[in-house]
Amino acid sequence: MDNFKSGYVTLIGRPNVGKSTLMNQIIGQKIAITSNKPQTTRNKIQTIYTCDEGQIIFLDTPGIHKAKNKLGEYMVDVAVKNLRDCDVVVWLVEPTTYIGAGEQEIVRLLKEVKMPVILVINKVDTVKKEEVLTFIDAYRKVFDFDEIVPLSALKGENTDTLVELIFKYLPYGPKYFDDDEVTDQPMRQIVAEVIREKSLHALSDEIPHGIAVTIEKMKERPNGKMVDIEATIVCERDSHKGIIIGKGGAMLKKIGSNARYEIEHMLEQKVNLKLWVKVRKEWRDSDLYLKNYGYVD
Ligand code: GDP
Ligand code: K
Ligand code: MG
Repeated sequence: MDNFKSGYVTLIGRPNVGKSTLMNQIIGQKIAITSNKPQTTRNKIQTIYTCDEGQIIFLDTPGIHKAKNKLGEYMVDVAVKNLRDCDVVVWLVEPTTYIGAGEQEIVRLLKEVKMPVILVINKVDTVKKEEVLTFIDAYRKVFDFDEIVPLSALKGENTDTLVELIFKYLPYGPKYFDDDEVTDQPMRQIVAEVIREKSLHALSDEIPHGIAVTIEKMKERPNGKMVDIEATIVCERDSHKGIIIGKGGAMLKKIGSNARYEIEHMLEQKVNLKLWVKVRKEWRDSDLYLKNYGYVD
């Protein structure tokens, strides 16, 4: 493991530019949610690619663009924060010479970061080969990229070149995640985030930030018609547990049905969701717990 490299790569780019598609292509299976509706990816998703050379932890961000509402602001914040915390930035753009206000905004942010920036011109399967050079030229004029890679995330053309270039810039480091954590961890994390979000929403200010969510089980039934999910809401005090469960279980029921509705939407599948509540007094102080619960800070 002497030459093993590892680190975080932030993927940025407008909604619909192909970030999720690219991650799925690199990982070789469908885990990120892709759709032709913008803003499918609400929360930060970690996708982990592991090979002999090293481990790349991708942070798929919802896209930096002008925020239209609170959720939008939150998404921009996440993207900007990721930008500061990673080893390499990968910026995906559409195959065009048109560099609009949104792109200029990203350029402005990139000028403030110190890590290497790789520009990916995606969807080159939709344009003529000779046009690609004009896109490269246009982007070269606005920023001094460390690398520029034209590719097709959908067709998997040239994505291996991108992986090689990312490794070129990653530091030597440990294997942060096991090989088998790759497949369902991100989806579990999203599901956990949804449940956490619905809990915080339902509980309003009664339990400020003192909860975490773990997914105990997430399994599709053999007939493919239903996903069984078992999750635990972890809180710090017995009194909190009572509030989360509510009178006759009403609060937990509300959280569960709101979460289930959204998860079914995301997975495009029926979901059978079972929720438990546990008290873990020490969870916020324990590094291990924080890691488990998906907190990077
Ligand atoms: P995201 O919002 O940036 O995560 O974008 P998605 O990955 O969800 O992709 C948005 C749409 O663009 C989907 O319909 C994808 O199939 C399509 N798409 C992504 N990459 C490519 C590509 O390389 N070529 C083509 N033709 N379409 C792509
Ligand atoms: K999308
Ligand atoms: Mg996406």
